[in-house]
Amino acid sequence: MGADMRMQEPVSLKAEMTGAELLIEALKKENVEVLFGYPGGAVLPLYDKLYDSGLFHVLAKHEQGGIHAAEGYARVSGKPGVVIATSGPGATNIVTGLADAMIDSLPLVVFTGQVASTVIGSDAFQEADVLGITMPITKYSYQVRDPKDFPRIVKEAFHIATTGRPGPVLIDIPKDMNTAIAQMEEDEPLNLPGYQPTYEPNAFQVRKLLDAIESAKKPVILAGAGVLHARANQELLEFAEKYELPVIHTLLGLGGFPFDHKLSLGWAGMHGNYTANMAIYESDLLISIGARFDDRVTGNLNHFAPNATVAHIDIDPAEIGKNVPTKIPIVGDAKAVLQELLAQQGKKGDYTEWFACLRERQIENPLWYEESKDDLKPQKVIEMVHEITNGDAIVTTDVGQHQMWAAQFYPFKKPNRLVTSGGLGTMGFGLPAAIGAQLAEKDTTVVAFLGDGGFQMTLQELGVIRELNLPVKVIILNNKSLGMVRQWQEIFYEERYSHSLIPNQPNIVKLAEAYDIKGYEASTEEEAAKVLQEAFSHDEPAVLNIHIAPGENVYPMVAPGKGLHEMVGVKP
Ligand SMILES: Cc1ncc(C[n+]2csc(CCOP(=O)(O)OP(=O)(O)O)c2C)c(N)n1
Repeated sequence: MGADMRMQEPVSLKAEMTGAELLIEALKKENVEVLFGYPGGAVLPLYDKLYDSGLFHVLAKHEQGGIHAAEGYARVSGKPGVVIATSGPGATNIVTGLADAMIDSLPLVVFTGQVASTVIGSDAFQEADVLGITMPITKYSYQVRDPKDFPRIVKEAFHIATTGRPGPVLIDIPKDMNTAIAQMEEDEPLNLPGYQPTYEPNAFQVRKLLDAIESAKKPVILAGAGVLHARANQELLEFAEKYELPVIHTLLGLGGFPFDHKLSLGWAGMHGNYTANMAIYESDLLISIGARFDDRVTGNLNHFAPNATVAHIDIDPAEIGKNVPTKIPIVGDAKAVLQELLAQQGKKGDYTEWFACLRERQIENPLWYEESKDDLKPQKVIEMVHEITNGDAIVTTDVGQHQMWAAQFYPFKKPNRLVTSGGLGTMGFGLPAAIGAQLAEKDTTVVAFLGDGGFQMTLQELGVIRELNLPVKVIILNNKSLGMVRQWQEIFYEERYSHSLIPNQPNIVKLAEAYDIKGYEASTEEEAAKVLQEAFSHDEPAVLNIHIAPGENVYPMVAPGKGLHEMVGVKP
């Protein structure tokens, strides 16, 4: 990779420093490896100090690209993604990324420029009330009012972003705060009495769950992204094996449990698999770990796990009982809770009949697609990529049909290999997220599965891939339509394809070549095999435009308003 992260210089302390200098020192103290940003008037004093700071800064092509790259970096590395945007339009361009990170609990520390404090409220050039705009989509936000506060604010921001339920923290910096002089002060310990996330669970509630496990006949674990955030996959494995509990994932939780383990049932939800959805529907004990019962997972709540005692383990107490009535609430960090579950004595129940039923469904009703001699099936392409990469790649996706197919047909052995926009469903996410993912793990193969629609929302970030020489393989599953919209129009709107078919496409190979990236094209299985082989044989970036069967739909499916047991398109 061309862009090695430069060694950071030792922190030097002067008695008096400018606000921007204090900020740079604070970032170094947090061991920031990379910043994703875009300059402009209000952040020029900060960029001036960045110039010879030794910090590694990635210049995005659009602020949205920068913040999605930071999300990809955060998802894979577990460290906070750091973003800088200028005031006004720079800041408003990151709003989607903030909302995305908030709903998917990704740790970000985001700096926005602001007009000088003397003109705030005067509709000054490039002024926007960024705190007002972003308050509901940030975990916390600050506006710097005194340059001496920089060290404290940065320290708190990194702490808040990464602890408890992770999320984005925004720091708005009026321009004059960068140049104002402040006295360097003693490093104060963190003092946030109002922010004390609960990590350790209540032992009594844990006991109740162990008792419920002993008496259950049809237990299941629903493992969400909280398991990944807490780096608790090992504990989950031990717990599931100790009590012989089947494990189902949410989309964002994929990789928290090895897909090929005998206790793994795959993922549940709108396009999850039949066995997983029916297991939830029929279960008598549902143990949710770090999942928030999103409607894409639950389907119609009136039919969700109707016979189950629900145990909900979550670090965010606001999640418990929010969507699903909960009998056994356990507030705590997934790792700490699983450790306590493993520490206490417990007995497993007799689940023989339950497993017999689950096994039969796994054999009778697996994920499937109809193979075709004439058409190139997207599922087949994903399986080919899985094989070529030995299932070890980091996969980023955009949003739409290809996202669901990737999650269905690229199973994961390890955590934090899937980088996808789950909660917000943000088109334009996948390509920039791949940049951050590759920077987080420079020796791992990164594949970005995109639709032709989403690719065109942030394709300018190909420029960053080229400049940093990141060997990302961009695979466009091109159905010449906004496929997921087309699918819904086919099924729910009597095939009235209002503004979802895109027969006129840009020449994607030429687009790639314009960025000096090798482009490939394939329309048949043989061609796909050949171009994939070629693209994965070198360490350069590549863009593959794969023409897939345009009418292919994602199945099985829980239609909106239906229960998980009412899936259609299950393998007959
Ligand atoms: C920013 C944004 N705008 C609109 C949507 C609504 N939407 C969801 S999926 C989809 C179609 C995506 O098409 P494409 O990128 O070609 O992927 P495909 O579904 O064909 O795989 C649309 C428009 C969205 N999720 N995000």
